[in-house]
Amino acid sequence: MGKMRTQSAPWRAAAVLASVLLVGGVAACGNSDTGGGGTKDDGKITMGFSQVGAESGWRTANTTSIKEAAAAEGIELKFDDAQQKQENQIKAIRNYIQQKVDVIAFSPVVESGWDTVLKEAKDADIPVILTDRSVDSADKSLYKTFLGSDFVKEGRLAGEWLVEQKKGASGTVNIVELQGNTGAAPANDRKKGFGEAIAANPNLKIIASQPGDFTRAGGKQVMEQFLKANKQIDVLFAHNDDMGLGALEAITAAGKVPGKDITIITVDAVKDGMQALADGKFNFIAECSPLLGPQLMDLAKKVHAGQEVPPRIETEETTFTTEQAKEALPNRKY
Ligand code: GYE
Repeated sequence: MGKMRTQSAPWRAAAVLASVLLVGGVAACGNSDTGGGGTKDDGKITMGFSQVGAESGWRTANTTSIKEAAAAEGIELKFDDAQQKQENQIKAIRNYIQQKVDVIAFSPVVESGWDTVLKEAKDADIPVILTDRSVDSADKSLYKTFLGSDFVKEGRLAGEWLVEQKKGASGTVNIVELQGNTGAAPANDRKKGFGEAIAANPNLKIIASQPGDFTRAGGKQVMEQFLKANKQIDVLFAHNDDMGLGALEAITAAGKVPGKDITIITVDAVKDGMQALADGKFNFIAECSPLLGPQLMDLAKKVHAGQEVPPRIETEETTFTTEQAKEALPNRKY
C-alpha cells in the first residue's frame, strides 16, 4: 500500500492527507512519477503484463479477458505480446521493473529459465503473479501465486475418455500426438497426464508425438507428416483445439474422415473447437478456461495491498462430448 516512491516529503504529506480526506483513510496506491510536486497520485494500480503471443483462439480470448477486466477494475494495464519468445518476455519484465509498475503478471512461454528476472523483480519489491502457465523455479518466494489450470488433469481426462471408448477394442490402437510448444507447461503436463491415463492399456500405443506449437499451421503441417509416415492412425490427441483444427485439413486432404476414421481429442474448448465437436469432426474436448482476467485483477489488488493470497489458484473446468458441445455452444463466450 501507498507506494509513492518518487515523491518529495511535503508532497507525500499532502498526498496522504488528500487520500485520507478523499477515500476515508485508505492510502493511495499507484506509481505516479511526480518527482516532487507534479501530478497527483491517483491511487491507480499499474500492472505490467507479458503475454505469450497470439498463437491460438485460447490466447486471443485470454488477452481479451485480461484487457476487459483491467478496464473494469480501473487497473492501468501495460501489455506486451512476446510473440512466443522467452527473450521478449524477459525484456518486457525488465522494462516493467524499470517503470516501477505496481504488479507484474505474465504467462511464461516455457517453464524454465526465469529465476534471474524473477529475482530482479523481487529485489525491486514488485510482486509477480503467474497467470495461465507456471515456472519450474525451486524458490517459490519469487512469485506470489500461480493462477491457472491443472494441465496434467486435462491430459488425464482426455486419456481416460479414450480408455473408456476403446475398452472392448481388439488389436492395437495407434495414437498420434500433437504437442504444444516445446518446454511449455501445458505441453509437458498434458503429455504426462494423457500418458499416465493410458499406461495400463498396452494396446493403446502412441506411435508418433511432435510439437505443433499450439498453432493451426503447426497442427496441419505435423499431421501431414504423421499421415505420410504412418499407414494406420486411429486416434489424434492434440494439446489444443487450434492444432486439431489445422490437422482436420490434413486428414481431409488425405481422404480420411475426421471424427470417424480418426478419433480426435483436443484441449481448450474454444468456439471453433466446440463447433468441430458439435459437427462430429472432433470427438472429445477437455476444457481449459482462458477467462482469467477477473481473478487476476482481484489478485493484483490483494497483493498490492499486502494481503496474503493462496500460492496456487486453480481454474474450474469440465469436458465435452459432441452432445454436450451442441448444448453448450449457443452460450459459449469464447
Ligand atoms: O491451451 C493453448 C494456448 O497456456 C493453456 O496455450 C494455455 C495454452 C492453450 O496456446 O491453446
